[in-house]
Amino acid sequence: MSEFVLHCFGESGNSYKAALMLELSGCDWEAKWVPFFEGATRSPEWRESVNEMGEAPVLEHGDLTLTQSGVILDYLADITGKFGGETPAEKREIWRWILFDNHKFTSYFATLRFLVGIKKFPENPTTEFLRGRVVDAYKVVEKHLKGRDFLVAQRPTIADFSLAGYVFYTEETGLDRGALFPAISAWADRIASLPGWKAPYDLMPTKAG
Ligand SMILES: N[C@@H](CCC(=O)N[C@@H](CS)C(=O)NCC(=O)O)C(=O)O
Repeated sequence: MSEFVLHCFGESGNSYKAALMLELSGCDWEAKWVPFFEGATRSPEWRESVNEMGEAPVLEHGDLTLTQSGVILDYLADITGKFGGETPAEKREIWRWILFDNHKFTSYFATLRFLVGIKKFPENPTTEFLRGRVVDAYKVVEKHLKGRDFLVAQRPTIADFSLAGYVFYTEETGLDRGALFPAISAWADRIASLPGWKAPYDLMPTKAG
């Protein structure tokens, strides 16, 4: 068995944040597929034995089981010595962006993508509302990234991997990111150019394999 086991599934951008960190840090890791669309994370057994919060990702490392991608990223940065903050101020700044990501940048986009891009729901007041919230959150990140290569430092950190969780998925969400958010698109390209980078479906399994 590998040193790290990541419970994940290919469609999960939250899982991708951890998978990308494991891969770019050169960790010995393996993916354990979570049958999310079959309802696995809602079953009492899964919640009892894997994650009481009913979410992927989950990281196993020896006797330790961790959930919440931000905590997983922070843990991996600590034990690998890679992609973390080098000063207390940088560490705080990393957490500031991870919290913004979890509350707004990822969560509104992931919900919009789930409804429109995966479930193919027709437009309705909820999708319109979510798209508005996505645009607001993306504007914040777009402004911050203008004139910078990465979010926190002159190098990539786990803050970048957190916000990058969903930017490589290509399902249609009714947002032309390239046109609306060129700084975010350029930043995504920089992340995709990092040595060892892989796209979500090349790192994590789906039902199809
Ligand atoms: N804040 C959590 C979010 C995790 C999350 O929402 N994961 C999704 C899959 S991408 C999930 O398992 N959702 C199940 C649900 O909301 O019921 C993290 O960053 O790990």
